[in-house]
Amino acid sequence: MEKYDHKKIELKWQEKWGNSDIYRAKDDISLPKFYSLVEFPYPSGEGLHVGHVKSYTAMDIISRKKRREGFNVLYPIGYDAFGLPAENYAVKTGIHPRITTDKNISNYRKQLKSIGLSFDWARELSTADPSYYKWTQWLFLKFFEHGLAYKKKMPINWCVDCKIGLANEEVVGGVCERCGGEVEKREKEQWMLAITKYADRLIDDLEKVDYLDRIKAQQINWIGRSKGAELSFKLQASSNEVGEVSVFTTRPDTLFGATYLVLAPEHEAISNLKSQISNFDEVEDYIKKATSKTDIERTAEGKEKTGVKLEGVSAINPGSGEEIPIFVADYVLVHYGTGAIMAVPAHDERDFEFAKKFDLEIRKVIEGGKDGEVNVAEGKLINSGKFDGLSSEEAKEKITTAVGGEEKITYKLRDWVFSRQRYWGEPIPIINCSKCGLVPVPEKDLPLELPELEDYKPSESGEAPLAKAKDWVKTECPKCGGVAERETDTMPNWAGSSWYFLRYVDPKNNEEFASREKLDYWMPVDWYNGGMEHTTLHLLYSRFWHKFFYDIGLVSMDEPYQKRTAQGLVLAEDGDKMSKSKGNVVNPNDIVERFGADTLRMYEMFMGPFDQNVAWSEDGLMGPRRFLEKVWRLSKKVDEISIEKKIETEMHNTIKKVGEDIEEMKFNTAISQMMIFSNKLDEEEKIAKEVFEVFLDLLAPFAPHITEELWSQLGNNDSIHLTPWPQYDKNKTVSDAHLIVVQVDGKVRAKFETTEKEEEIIKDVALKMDEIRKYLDKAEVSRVIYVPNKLVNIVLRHSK
Ligand code: ANZ
Ligand code: ZN
Repeated sequence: MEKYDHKKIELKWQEKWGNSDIYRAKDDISLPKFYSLVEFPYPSGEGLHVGHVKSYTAMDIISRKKRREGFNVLYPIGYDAFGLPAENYAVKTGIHPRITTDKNISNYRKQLKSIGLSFDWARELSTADPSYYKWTQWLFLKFFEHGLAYKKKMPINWCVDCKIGLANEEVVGGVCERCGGEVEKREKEQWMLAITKYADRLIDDLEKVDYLDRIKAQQINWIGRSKGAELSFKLQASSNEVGEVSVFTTRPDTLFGATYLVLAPEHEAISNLKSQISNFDEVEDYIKKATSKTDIERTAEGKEKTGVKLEGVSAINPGSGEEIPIFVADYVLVHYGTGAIMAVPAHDERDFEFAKKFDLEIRKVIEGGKDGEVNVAEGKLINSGKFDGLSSEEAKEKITTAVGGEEKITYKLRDWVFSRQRYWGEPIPIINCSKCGLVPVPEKDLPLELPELEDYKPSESGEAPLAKAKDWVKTECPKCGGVAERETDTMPNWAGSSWYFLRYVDPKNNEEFASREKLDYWMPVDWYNGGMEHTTLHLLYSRFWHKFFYDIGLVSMDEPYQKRTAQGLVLAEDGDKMSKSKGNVVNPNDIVERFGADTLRMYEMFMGPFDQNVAWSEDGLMGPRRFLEKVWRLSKKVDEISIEKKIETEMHNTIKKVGEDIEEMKFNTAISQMMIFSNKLDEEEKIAKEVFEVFLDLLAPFAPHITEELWSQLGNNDSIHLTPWPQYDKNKTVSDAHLIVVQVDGKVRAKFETTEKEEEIIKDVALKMDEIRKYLDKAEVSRVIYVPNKLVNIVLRHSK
């Protein structure tokens, strides 16, 4: 018997598929459509990661199933091709980022094809392509026209070594994420996008979409909407009124417990009060130190509170009328609320720590809680004059009104800093004219292409590299014809990925970013899978862009993605994150070469629940590999016999289970069921052709090459990937299945039904169940006890 030769089979079918159009999405609006999307990769020098393979295989399985259920499926791929690594490499070597990027893209394309993903390659795109970024620039100008792109002086995180501005998330532990170097604050004019205008809709419209709960929760938290009030406190110096300060609080009900006031170091009241503050030198000193820190450092939990009292000035609590001290402290941030707070140490954790350190009065104004501890709960008011006895709920409104305050909603979300002083990005298509101001580059002049440079380094002064292209910078004002200068900042990496899913529907269009007809047909994306790390960046940014496009009539719906799921990470064998520096990276090429793409795909879908982080295991690969070898062997038993009853039942069970599991991304249990079924088939002398074909049908989305080969060996001329998805007969799924109870240390933790009898397989299924794995993460398995057809008890070894 010819043995299973993955290399021969996989190359053969990849070539055949490549020469046909079986995975093409048809622009035929009479067909029911399904748009499945994965996050396109940044084409790095390191090549494709096994984490990409996990996400792409999952959506490939779903896309293949949908195609066979009669949907016209769009499953596209492209490259998020602007980015820093190519630019850093150019700074070092002088090699143009386009050259390295193109080389990396060819490598990615080859790697992606070697995995047998059913992408529609005719729609491939790259964000660094002028025919693509022409439209990124065009869309940017829409933001500009509508006043949502604006320039503003902003303190930015400046990496002293890389000489670039960093986004907040690129500052980790107070240092530059890339080089580990010192980060300081610098004021720079930046392009901003007004995402905060969409804060409410970005939260409220989550109700319209089907995202995992944790994804919704992260977005809601990130936007950070809080309902509260602004209250005004009068300031005093030697018994004279010297102005007022307004605070933002979510707890106006605790006003009578506000025993001091805190200003952010950057708060303007401090310099306004300079002549009244008797210890101004000390205060100024403190401010200098505080403002050099990042927000994250300043507000880190458990960090020792610091601050300085403003001597010579005080504030009046508008509730109690009492005089209270004022401090400057770095735990209050200037960009949140009003940059000033009323401190209520009895009911706020941070204020409590601060009050203890500075020996300030801690006055309880809400009943309950333990003595000497903070009580953050709401409740009945005490020590609050005429408001005593009210509930927090009632008091919030009454107190706010009584002191002339105002209800207010505040957000943590800030407008998006949208410019970078870098080379390898989309030039911002704006011209600066001394007479006309900021003038958009006319549409006919788009794309505004990146000029060639000799040297890609940013300058010491923080000017973008493009400033060096003097001939390019100098231009004519499109409005008045006078001498003018081009903007030299470029867009951030997030620009191209904020709308790429729209371009896929019409990637070759030179007249429009995409035709309205195609957009209306294909959008919204039906299912988008990606990484949790993109939840508050890319996913939020692209929702914002799309909502804006909806508002100005470019698209017909206001949410781009109907459904969003996320995969867990693939960790290295040692349980760490894979990284080049640790030398623990698994290269998918290598696995494809040795075991085959089908084994790699099966393994990544089988290694654990899809949404969990799971460590790579070379041994683990052998399970799926042996399974495929068994499938190969089983095909030789196929004969013209009729179906036996018990096989028929198991077949219908398997159709049901695999179909349902795919829809829920429970790929691991779908595979378990197919393994169980294959064992049933293995017990038989001969296998009915009809049964084996159904088995291949179900396995095909997971292992597209071997199934296509065996399908064709059985005499079929059309691709298995075009056959209708098998249907089960409900009446035939009833079976002699028995219920297995799964216990962990004697406690019932899960149950499942099976017709399987083999002990090892049942134990394996039990150990791989979602409900069981969480216990196994914490302890080692000591023994697995099996009571035939009834029970699996997993006994753990608990360390002390
Ligand atoms: C008094 C108070 C009493 C507060 C109490 C809380 C509990 P969220 O929910 O995150 O919006 N705050 C306001 N502005 C601040 C700033 N710029 N920097 C640091 N902290 C600031 O938090 C709102 C609360 O955070 C506000 O309500 C304020 O403290 C503080 F029992 O006011 B609270
Ligand atoms: Zn002009």
